[in-house]
Amino acid sequence: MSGITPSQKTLITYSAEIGALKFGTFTLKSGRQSPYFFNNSLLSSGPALSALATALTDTIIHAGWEFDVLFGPAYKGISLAAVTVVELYRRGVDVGMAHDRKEAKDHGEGGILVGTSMQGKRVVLVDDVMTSGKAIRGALDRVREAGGTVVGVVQVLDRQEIGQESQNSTVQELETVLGAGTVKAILSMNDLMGWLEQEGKTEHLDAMKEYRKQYGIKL
Ligand code: OMP
Repeated sequence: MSGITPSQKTLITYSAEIGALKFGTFTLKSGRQSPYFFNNSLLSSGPALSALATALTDTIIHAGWEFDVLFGPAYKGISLAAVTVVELYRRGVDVGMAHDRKEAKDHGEGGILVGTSMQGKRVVLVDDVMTSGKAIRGALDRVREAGGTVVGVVQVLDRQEIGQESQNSTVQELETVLGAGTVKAILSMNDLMGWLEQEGKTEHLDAMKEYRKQYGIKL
């Protein structure tokens, strides 16, 4: 379980230090009661965003997706898409960036979408955390409505939970729709548990194991 890489360890340790990764009792958007919560928006410093951009870009390049636009759903996906598109460009991958708004704008340029057009384009979606997949499904709809085709999804954290439509994992449910190998993350619940194990934080580890029995995927 403790096979985390040095960069994953640095990211998890930093997240715990600044309170982006918390242990306790949290009610999630899906209504699930979780013993931990990952608040990606607190990873907002230059070094933290740079580390996220590097890891997200590594994942995208390793996945080998051919695409035209990186889409970050509002709000948390927006900064992730912006920093990642810059890092991709530094590595020779020139793609556009787009995001949506939570509220449609009825003046100026108007509409719900900002940035590069997704009409007829291959799109990779980037977001913060995946639990039941509801947020990601909403973002997939946005891309489709804009005429784009999603060829990959990359997240900061895959909580490795069951989806909202079956006892299969959220990743499996999404890959049934999008194709095999289309959903990736830079951190997983398993990585967080590996870190807890390394750090000897057994009290939190026990709570995580209990939670995984109820909502986690079978590993
Ligand atoms: P699902 O829509 O159930 O996949 O939940 C994902 C969303 O929940 C994310 O986009 C976050 O806004 C939020 N979330 C976190 O930010 N961190 C967590 O650890 C858990 C959640 C969550 O509510 O499930």
